[in-house]
Amino acid sequence: MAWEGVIKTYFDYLPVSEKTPIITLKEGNTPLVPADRLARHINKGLKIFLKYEGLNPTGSFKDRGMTMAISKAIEEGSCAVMCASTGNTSASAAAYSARSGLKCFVLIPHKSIALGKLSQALIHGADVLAVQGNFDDTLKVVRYITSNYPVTLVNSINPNRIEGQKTGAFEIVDVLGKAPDYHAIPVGNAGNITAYWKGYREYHEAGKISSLPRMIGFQAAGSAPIVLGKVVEDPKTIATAIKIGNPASWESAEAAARDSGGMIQMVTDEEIIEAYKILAQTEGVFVEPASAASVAGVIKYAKESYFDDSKGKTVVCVLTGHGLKDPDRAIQTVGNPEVIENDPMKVVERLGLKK
Ligand code: AN7
Repeated sequence: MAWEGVIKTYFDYLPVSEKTPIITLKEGNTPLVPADRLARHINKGLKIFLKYEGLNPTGSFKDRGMTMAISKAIEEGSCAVMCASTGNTSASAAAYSARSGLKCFVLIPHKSIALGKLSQALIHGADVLAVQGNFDDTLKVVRYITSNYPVTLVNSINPNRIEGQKTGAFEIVDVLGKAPDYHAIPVGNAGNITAYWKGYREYHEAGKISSLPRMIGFQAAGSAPIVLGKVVEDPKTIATAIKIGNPASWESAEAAARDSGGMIQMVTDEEIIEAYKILAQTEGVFVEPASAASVAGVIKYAKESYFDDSKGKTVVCVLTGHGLKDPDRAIQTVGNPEVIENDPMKVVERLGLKK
């Protein structure tokens, strides 16, 4: 049967009714890819799976939440939506708004979002403004405007976003037939870890699973407010998607880690880039840097003996966004191709081929 998107598939678990106009790009149903080479690299006997969310229609997990947020905005009679974004939320909001006919206002931190994401928001016809400030400043502006003007907020503070995003947990369970033992995930504004934990708990309450995963979230070291226990005024990291110093869902992210017996930790940009390369070069999976934070965290904490008693246990790493979102970072990481003369023998010589 054809996949119908997350709202129709998980209708009974979502705050929707027959009256809800469903705006969908058939998001969800993303592959759970086994990562055996990564597991061998880590060498703790773990079974590792990658939830490849970069394969959603706009290239990130945001589409799960956006199908809900936009459908509900229309149901509630809204004419315009607005978000602050490190890029992926704006790409998704712009696409779903275009599809629904809603006006979309996007505020991004000036010079801080990856090229692919910026191109998406623009080509989908959103009204895009680059604010002279960081993401946290931009979100403040959006909160002010959406509280005072007739514009619907579609950041993850909007509970419909969390509802849609929890379907990622349902899909993992539907494929594995159980909950994983560990669920590794990057943490930025902290909506997604909140959403996955909600999804797992709801499946547990519905009797679909008998155990819950430990939620292990990873921030970038230069923007790790939850780990440090204080707002980071000037966050820094090459993982621009998670360059956030004051996450909106801070408390629910801490609750997810605490209540599941997991943790929220941080990984350096160097560790993120190492994981980014391992995924691309040994698994064939291209993600954006922020997404590699989940894998970087698993590699790092494996070295620190976190998984020593976990032989045979299952780890799911959520890979939140596609690598093509940030092509500049890929080229900067590995360099531009060498230029060579238009001559077959020169190419043969350079490649070191023998007959
Ligand atoms: C690829 O688009 O916040 O912890 O404005 O794009 O739920 O915020 C993006 C976040 C991880 C962090 N990976 O998720 C935005 C935005 C990618 C992301 C996160 C984001 P949250």
